[in-house]
Amino acid sequence: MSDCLFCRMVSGEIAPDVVRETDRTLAFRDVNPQAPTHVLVIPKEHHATVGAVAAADPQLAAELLGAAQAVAEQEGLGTADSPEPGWRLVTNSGPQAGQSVHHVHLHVLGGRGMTWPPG
Ligand code: DGP
Repeated sequence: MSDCLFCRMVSGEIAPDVVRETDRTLAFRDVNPQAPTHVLVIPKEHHATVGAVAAADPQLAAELLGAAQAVAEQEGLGTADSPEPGWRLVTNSGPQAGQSVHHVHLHVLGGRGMTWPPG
């Protein structure tokens, strides 16, 4: 989709600060970080929300989760077996959640203490 910001990153038209890439996923640093580590993980294929990608391509949804874990490990936030110091995974769907980019993205957040619920 030529009018989608994250599709333009996938195509190379816009160059994000990439931290990890696979055949079907891309992870890059958020332009407005909310924590010392704030990385967005996206599928290269356009899907609007996490529910949409899970319905259309469950394997890709699983790859997104695996990519998020790999980013967390790469950033020193914890392994699958030992999530220390720990990290948070967030995805926003729709207006009340504050989704501003309508290409599904997982926020990988870490590097500081976090309370729940977030503000
Ligand atoms: P959300 O509110 O869940 O839709 O999050 C969208 C995120 O995208 C937000 O944390 C800021 C980030 N973002 C918006 N524009 C850009 C950009 O041009 N580059 C990067 N790296 N991140 C962006």
